[in-house]
Amino acid sequence: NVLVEDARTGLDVETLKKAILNNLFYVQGKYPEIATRNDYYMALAYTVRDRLLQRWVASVKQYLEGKHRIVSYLSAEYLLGPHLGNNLVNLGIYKEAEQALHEMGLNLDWLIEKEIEPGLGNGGLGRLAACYMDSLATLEVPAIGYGIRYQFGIFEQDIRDGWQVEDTDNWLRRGNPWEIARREISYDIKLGGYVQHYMDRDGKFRTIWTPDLIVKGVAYDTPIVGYKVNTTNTLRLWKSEAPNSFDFQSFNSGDYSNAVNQKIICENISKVLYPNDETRSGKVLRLQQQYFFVSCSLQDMIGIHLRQGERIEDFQTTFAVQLNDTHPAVAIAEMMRLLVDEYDLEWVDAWRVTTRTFAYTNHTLLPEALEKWDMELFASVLPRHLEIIQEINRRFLDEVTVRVYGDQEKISSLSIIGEGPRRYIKMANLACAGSFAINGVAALHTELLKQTVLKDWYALSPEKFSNKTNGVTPRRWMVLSNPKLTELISSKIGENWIKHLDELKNLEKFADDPEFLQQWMDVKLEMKTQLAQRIVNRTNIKVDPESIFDIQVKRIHEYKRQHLNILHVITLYNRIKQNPEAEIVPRTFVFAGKAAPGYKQAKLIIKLINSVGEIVNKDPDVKGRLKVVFYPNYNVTNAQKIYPAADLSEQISTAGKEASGTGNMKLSLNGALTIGTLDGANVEIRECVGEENFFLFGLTAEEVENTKSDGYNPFHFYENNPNLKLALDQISNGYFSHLDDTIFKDLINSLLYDDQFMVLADYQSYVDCQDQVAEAFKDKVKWARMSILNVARMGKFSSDRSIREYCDEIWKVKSVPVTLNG
Ligand code: 26W
Repeated sequence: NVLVEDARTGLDVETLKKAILNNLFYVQGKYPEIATRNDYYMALAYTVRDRLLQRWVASVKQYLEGKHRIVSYLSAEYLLGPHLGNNLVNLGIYKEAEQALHEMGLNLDWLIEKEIEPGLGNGGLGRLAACYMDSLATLEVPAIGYGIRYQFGIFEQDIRDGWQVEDTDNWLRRGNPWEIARREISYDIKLGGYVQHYMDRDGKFRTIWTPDLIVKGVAYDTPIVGYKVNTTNTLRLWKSEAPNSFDFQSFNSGDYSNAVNQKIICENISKVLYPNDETRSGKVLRLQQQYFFVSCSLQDMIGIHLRQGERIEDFQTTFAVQLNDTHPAVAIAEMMRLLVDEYDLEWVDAWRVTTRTFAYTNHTLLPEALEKWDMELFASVLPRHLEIIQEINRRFLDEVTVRVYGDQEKISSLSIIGEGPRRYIKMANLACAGSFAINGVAALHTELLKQTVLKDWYALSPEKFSNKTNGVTPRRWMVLSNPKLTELISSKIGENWIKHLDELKNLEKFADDPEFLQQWMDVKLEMKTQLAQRIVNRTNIKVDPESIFDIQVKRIHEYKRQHLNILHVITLYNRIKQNPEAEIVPRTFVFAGKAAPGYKQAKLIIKLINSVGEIVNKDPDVKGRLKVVFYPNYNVTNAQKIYPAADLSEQISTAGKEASGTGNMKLSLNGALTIGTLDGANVEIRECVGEENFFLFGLTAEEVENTKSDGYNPFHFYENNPNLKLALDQISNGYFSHLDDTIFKDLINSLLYDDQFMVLADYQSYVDCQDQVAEAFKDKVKWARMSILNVARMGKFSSDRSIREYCDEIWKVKSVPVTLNG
């Protein structure tokens, strides 16, 4: 039995000090006089990891002892953010670690900032997976997250001459103390080749898939500890390697360089994250990645299930498998292959197991983001899976034909295989056909799914559909990132809100308390001052902490309309130029976000923001009243510093385009008021915080569709709105680009003659609404009151609430508290 003061498990300051020095010596091989900052970071990380391991082992043991249904979350992306601070928060030893280091003459923040974050995701979808892992553990639900251990995560962004420049994200360069390589847990994955069918001696049909490549997937496990509970779940990420035995043939025949090439091809599969957000790329390697991690994960789950002494036919009693978008949807075909080809189940029995196992979450309505695979390409990577999908489709369409009474249009819309000049596979249809539950990520999004992209699926099986509005974890997005506000809130209502976010409601009664209002404003100002310091360090732009911090941070995309925001900046600038004495409430516009490297228009928007900033920031007439900042390399680390400093949250997507948004929730939880359209979760945020605390503008989703079908003419808005015309003319004439009238041509043309995302249609409504924002900000106390009420009413948007709904309504899983007994 382990003693409480054990150097590997003790949680008090003295033990932590001892443990850090111990790890400094025995892990890093250093003593204090020669230790570097990274040595100390590693020593502390291993100290924290030891404490995690105790809980991790206890959790695994507990799960294997009883019969519990386990949640299996399949996601191609996990945007975890740095581990150290979060693990200290969840273990409940942040203060103790701070004190221990202080007594050693060290500073915790300084070590926390040393960590390179694992950026294994693009944006919202990957970050959601990370919040959900936190909530699953906090709610003590047995869960495994499966994904890919990319060697290179999302690229690092630098800004040069106003343009985005990408650099590789070598996040593993200093090692990773948060993972354990489990070399013994590995699976062989076949790719390519051909399929043969024959009848065996017993008259049974058999299938042999002869691949032209086999790769090995090795498990790398990261512990995910819940907040102040023992439950520590596993995030299992697969790394691709060459199989142990495989290079012998070429090697023995003397073809050494071919052997090395083959090894490189194998390692390539988990090499790099595709940096696309909401756009398909249809690349062989991406399909290989998807199949690789899905097959490793299913083989792993089947192994766990069978080792429990269970029958393969009962797989769904051990696992509920959630598909995070269609990226892992090939799992449905792979499950059928494993059951039919490897475990000898009859087709109908295999299909019963499969369709009781999977559930599918859709994250986008944008048609260009719906995954489709060219059938020939698909066959070249997964020949057996193509056959299986065709068989699934054949049986499915047989059923459907009767149900829709031969309606050809419905049949072809429901078909998993699309016809045209080239045939293709529709992954969303495969996901729907093979899942027992389908959900959207905000109320409006789910409604639109039912009415548009998944309309025929909804008509076919309405009982499968439900909404699960996204949420965010208050541990990372408040306790860790905004400790001052956390402390202020807890001083009034206790700490229960951290696990039961609804309790923020209790803040409402302090919204008129002058002392509390003052403290609230003090914290916000302090966070703004800190961000101002980071901004000047990173960009050399000096900003005024007293100004409105007007913040739009998210991936750069036309539908998110960063260019609408910049049109407002230009409009304010022109007011000043036309009347230097005009009353302008000082504002700092902060933009941050990455553009997909191949997305021209998005990259041009970044250049535009920087170009406008260059002119506005240094124009003496502006007298520092407007500042435009593009904060480079938006990631979880930077987000944690930005959210607490926000006054105004920009959620200005074209209505009907943002599935949910989650940055909207994080900003609002940190006391920012929202200016936004009725899109995604904005609708629900506004319902909760009250319309009087929300700055609403723009067309509704319905109006957007109607305007389009009536023949939308953006040029009309340009001609009839002098301020809009002036702003657009300035951009195209080169006012912001040293008289270069060519760079922004594509952007302007697309706005004037196409404007898919209704920027011009919403411009005036947006500017008017921003004028109300400025007016409201003049009364600092009133603003602070709105901010408090806003936070008090954000309880719904905890990922704990989302996960509880998934557990109760989709997965049917219960919590399994974990106890520590040595
Ligand atoms: C390369 C293809 C591709 C296509 C779509 C890659 C990644 C995607 C994701 C589905 C994009 C994404 O992150 N969607 C966001 O998901 C969030 C979590 O549900 C939502 O809050 C955002 O509104 C949605 O854009």
